[in-house]
Amino acid sequence: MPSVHAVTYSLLRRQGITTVFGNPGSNELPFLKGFPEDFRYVLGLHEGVVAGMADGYALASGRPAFVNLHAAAGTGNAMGALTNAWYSHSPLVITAGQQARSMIGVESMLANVEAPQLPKPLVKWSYEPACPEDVPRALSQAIHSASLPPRGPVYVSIPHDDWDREADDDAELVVEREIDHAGVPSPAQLERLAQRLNTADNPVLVLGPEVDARQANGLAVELAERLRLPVWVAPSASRCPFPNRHPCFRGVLPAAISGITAQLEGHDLIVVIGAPVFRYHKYAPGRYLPEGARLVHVTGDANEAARAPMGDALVGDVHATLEALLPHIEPSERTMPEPLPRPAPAEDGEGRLAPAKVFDTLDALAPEDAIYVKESTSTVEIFWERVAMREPGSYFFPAAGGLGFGLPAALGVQLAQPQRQVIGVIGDGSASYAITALWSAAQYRIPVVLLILRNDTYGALRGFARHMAVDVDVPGIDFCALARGYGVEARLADSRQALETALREGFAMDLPLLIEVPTLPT
Ligand code: TZD
Ligand code: CA
Repeated sequence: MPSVHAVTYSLLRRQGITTVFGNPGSNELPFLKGFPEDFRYVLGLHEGVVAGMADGYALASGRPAFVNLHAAAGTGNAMGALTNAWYSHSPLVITAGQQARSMIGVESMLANVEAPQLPKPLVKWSYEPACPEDVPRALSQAIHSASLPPRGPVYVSIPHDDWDREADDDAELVVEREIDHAGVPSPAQLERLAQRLNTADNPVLVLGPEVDARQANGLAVELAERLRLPVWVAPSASRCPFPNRHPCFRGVLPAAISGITAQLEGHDLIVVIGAPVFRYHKYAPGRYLPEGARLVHVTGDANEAARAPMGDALVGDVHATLEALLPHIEPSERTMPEPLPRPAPAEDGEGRLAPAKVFDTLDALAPEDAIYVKESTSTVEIFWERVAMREPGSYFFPAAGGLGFGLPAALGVQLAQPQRQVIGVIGDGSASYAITALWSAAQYRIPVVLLILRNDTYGALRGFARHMAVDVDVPGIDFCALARGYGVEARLADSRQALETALREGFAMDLPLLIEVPTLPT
């Protein structure tokens, strides 16, 4: 009879999961014993980094990513990162080592008495198998649950004395399970949606992360062009679901009730596809919809549909819905929206660069299909204005605004997309939450370019600082020295010329490069 350990590795292999992101301790060693040669272990020095790398990997590969954490302390350290994974629907299969079964009740060191409770409510499902024989089935459930819509992180706590135990007679049955999902609207539902779009006077599209996938993205472009619609990106954008230099592109909606209503004024039909309705941030109350406007929400997430405060919804697979909808859409006679005017080139500074200048330089030099992992909170708008994103999967931003995402996620995205250049655009504040990611970048020779925008402050909070009466500047951090300390090459770029040289170097290197750019406040 094979062991729980052997069946589990067969299951992972069969499900195409051969990368383990982890930070181990004694509880995890029996799982890692005899780690198969066709598997890869990616070590992070802090669990926030481990979860962040896995998050980037899952988002950029579209596949579940496997995480192995250490007991309660390791899980706790990962939970900030789980806020983002939860809201970006990342299929993370998180496992944590538990004490030996007989040692839990006495609350030994590293026993987690209520293990499944700990990661809630940031996981879809959380479980500790009631007996060793249930471990492979529980992990199979975890993988399928994470992968089925709406996707999201799941958690399994596994006592370390389970791995050597014999599996059940029928344990292998779970290894081969395949679960498909279908979600095409009925002809009547499609007809209704098409009719609303075909007959509206002035409809508008709002797109979100679910559309940021190769097929769905192409279909959304076709829909916008056929109907000649203005297209907005949903507020608090964590992905880029539409090419931002396309003539239909209008920008990212502000993350506030009154701001959205003001921006969509004049439209009689608002069709939101693949985003929650809506992810607000700033408290600016007002009417949910402009006068006379109706809203239709197309989403794969029944919870998101249910919780919206207004509008009708159609729950189904976004890609399948767009595909089935298009043949019902009549080409519009409206004039095509005018492309947005390009912002004026930014001025050169002295010793410090304007973020706008950094982004213009990046836009001019980066490969056309570059992937940006963006985590600098005061430069969100100017980045969208100045950096072209043409391909699906070109932009990742922490979906819950939990900082510490950028550095590790950039590594995970680069591991999942080795053919495309990943560029982390990260604030000096954000970088410090997950700075030990630099060590993983160096050790695994992950060829990302990491731009650290060093404005010496929590820029986004400065506007609030007078209310807080605390200092939110973060001066005195030498990121080049930190990078070198962790084994990553670094350049200081305090002029446009120096930035260009460093970027060219970074794009040509097959190792990570950190570029510290002193920047002006925005
Ligand atoms: N802690 C965590 C985990 N997430 C957060 N979002 C914050 C604190 C609060 N916070 C923000 O919401 S923005 C910000 C903080 C500390 C400043 C980030 O500074 P930065 O970017 O250098 O990365 P800017 O461009 O200077 O704002
Ligand atoms: Ca900053």
